[in-house]
Amino acid sequence: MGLTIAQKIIKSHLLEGRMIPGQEIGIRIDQTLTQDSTGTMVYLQFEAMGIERVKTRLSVAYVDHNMLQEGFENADDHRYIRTVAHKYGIYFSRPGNGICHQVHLENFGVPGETIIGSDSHTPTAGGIGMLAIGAGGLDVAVAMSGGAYYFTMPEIINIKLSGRLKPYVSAKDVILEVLRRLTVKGGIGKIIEYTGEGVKSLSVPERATITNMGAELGATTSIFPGDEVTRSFLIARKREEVWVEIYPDDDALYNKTLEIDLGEIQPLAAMPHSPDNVKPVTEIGEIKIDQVAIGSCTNSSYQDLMKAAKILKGKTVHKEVSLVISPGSRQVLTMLASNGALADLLAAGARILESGCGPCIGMGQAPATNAVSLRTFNRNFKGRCGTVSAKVYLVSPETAAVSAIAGELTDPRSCRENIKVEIPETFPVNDNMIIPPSNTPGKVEVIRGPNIKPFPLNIPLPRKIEGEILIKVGDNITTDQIMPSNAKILPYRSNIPYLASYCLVPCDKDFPERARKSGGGFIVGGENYGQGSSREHAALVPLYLGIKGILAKSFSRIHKANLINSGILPLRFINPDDYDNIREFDSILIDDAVEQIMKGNTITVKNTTQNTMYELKVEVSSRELEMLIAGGKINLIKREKVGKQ
Ligand code: MIC
Ligand code: SF4
Repeated sequence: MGLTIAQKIIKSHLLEGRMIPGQEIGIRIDQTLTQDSTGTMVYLQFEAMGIERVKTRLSVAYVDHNMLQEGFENADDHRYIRTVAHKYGIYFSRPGNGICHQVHLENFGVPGETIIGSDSHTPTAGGIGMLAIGAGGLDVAVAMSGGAYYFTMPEIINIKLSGRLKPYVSAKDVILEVLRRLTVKGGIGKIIEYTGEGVKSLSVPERATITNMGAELGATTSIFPGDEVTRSFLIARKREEVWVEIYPDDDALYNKTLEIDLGEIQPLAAMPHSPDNVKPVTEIGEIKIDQVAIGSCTNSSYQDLMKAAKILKGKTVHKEVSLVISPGSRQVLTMLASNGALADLLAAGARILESGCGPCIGMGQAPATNAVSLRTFNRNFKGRCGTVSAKVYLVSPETAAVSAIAGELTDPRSCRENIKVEIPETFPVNDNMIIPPSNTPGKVEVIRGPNIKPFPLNIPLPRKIEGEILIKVGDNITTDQIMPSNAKILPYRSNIPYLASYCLVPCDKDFPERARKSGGGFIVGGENYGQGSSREHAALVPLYLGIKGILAKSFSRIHKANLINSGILPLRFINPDDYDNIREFDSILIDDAVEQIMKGNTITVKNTTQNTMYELKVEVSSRELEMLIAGGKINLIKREKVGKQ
């Protein structure tokens, strides 16, 4: 039987397990990436492992998220990451060089290789034909130390593209269409593979927009072939030597195939407050807008920003709209500066931000009260932009630019400008913002600031676990709700005790206080608990607050792995009625947890308040079970090390 693209890459990197969907596999990781808001924790964990030099072929540390330096905290973290990277064999992309996914695609992406990154949008590199997976920080630290990356072998879904996009319809509309069809849960346990004639008409950055937002589908990753388009992209960046051709075999077997005619797609928008709440722009009706933000790892390529510049040239941004643009990389910004497009954007009234995540992660540019913000980003969860009452619509750069002039959400096809962008044959390659690792690591001093606090460690799983249901929440709870991020809190990503006061506050402002007072307990969640970001803080902070287990209808992939890494039990309701019956503040008791899980991956939970029993699944591999028993991955690694001595 033939293989799909993803299966070919997995097969050539397989270290453990068999490629059967649903079974755990371990693969060799060629590359890793981190960014600064998760990176500090990754490197603290890496240091705790006592390895002298990274074992991956390439590891890169980016600084792109926590760019505002209102106090010493972010700058201290940047310095820590720079020095730790220098010492341990990691390339360091300096602040200002751009968003990790954009810069990685331009400088380091290699078709056919594997990468994991401590950021949920790592699958962006799937646009160049890499098997690119977002993971928790600890998994990235383990990969850097030479360990396998374990995950559940996904089903492979084929999205077969035909036709060509019409003018003013873009790659963003393609992925919004996929989200409309599949929803934020549709990709769980799946890899999305794009094939078909239509693929040829999409450039690598356009493909990367599509694979980037595969994260919003909950997919393990998304991938495009390594073809002639990939080759031209690499030639333009003077990296042709890394190109390899990868296509699915003719008889490759997919678990499901979905067909999309690119020519039929129209401009779409994801309405508040979920990336799958998608409608055609024409059906949404007239909406007055207050802010437009163009950028993020989804839509900040040269092509994207050039299209915006062409639309805005000679026009003025509507007087009641603030237009902010954050170029994805210094390379893109440099190109816009040299060809005059930057001047066109400035003349139109755009506010240019530095190359980084910026408003996407709430690092500034929070909209006004009740404002409507159109963003070319990938997430529009309530409050993520920094203003709880704001309404964020996710759109393409074309829709964003045309609407910025009109002052209301506008179908970009109403614009008459020719916005075809000629892709230059060569791109300016300047890697002076990437610092290679030191040749004399013994001489490098790692500098830690006072805001860097030790990370919490769990205790081995006790026989008897009891506690209160401290909070009961609904479906699709995001890590942005569990561990909010914005300009005020992000500087504390290396200070778990400080972050604890914000845990789950968007759902219930009294949760942290209650958890502290009761000395810990349980959380009840609905479907897809923990969707969104890869931040392991959404597990480490509950661990710090004494959370012992999460009872939910289902879990998102990265968050579940982070819970297990932290030694927190992920318990899945078997009977949906149990979710309905269980109440906040009920007391629950689990006896002989370890024996129960070993017997059959199920656990009986006694509700001592209501005097009822529930059966819940603990869907973990034997390796993960050992982690839970040991009280988390670090404890297990330490125990195994002692065992070897
Ligand atoms: C995000 O887009 O939510 C982030 C910020 O990039 C996160 C990482 C983080 O929380 O630091 C992600 O997507 O993993
Ligand atoms: Fe940065 Fe936003 Fe991309 Fe996350 S989604 S990496 S915050 S640009």
